[in-house]
Amino acid sequence: MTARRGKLIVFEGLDRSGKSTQCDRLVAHLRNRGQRVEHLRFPDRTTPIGKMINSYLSGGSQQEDHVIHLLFSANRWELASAISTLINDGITVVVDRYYYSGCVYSAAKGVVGMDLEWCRQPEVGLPRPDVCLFLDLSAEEAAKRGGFGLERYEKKEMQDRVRELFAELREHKDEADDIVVVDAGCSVGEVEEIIHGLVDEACSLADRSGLPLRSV
Ligand code: FDM
Ligand code: MG
Repeated sequence: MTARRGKLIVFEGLDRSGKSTQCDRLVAHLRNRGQRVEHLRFPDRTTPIGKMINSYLSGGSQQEDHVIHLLFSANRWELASAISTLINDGITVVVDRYYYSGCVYSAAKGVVGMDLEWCRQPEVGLPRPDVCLFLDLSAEEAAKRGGFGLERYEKKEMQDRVRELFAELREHKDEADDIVVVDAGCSVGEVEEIIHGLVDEACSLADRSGLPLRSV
């Protein structure tokens, strides 16, 4: 029997939709089952590019809109080959935000010419997720969970536009098969149960197909 490759599982959603909680829980669940799992998040604020992004998000520096968009993308590209290696070595990678956030947050700024399609181009070629779990919550509900933080983008109008664009991206011809919407309004435990089912399904589909990791 040939060894199974790892899977690439992505969590997306608005701020406070429960992504980080659910990521932690899924990682623990899969490890309990004896799987080897790596947990990543984007932006990865620890690299030199990630430090520039962190400074921008926290208001410590300014960046031209195209430039910050490309820095977010470069922050994924600097880890792309490491992700592929992990997956080929049989290690599952669970990621808190990925290029979907990259597309919608930049496009939500409304800069002329920076539409979803433009924003998606630098991401083409990245490792493609086996499944993207979109935790769906309205901006109002998200705000009830403790209000927005102080970082750039953590504002009601921006979050509303981001949610609309996530919906648009889900209709994209190359995305429709990968993104699954999860109602994030239920309890943490209920959402977790739903996620376990969806992840099992996506993983067995990948195993049955026997296909290698694909590219965006
Ligand atoms: N964000 C995140 C982007 O604008 N582009 C990206 O490519 C990524 C990955 O950064 F407002 C935004 C989304 C969010 C902010 O994310 C920081 P976290 O998850 O709150 O750290
Ligand atoms: Mg945040």
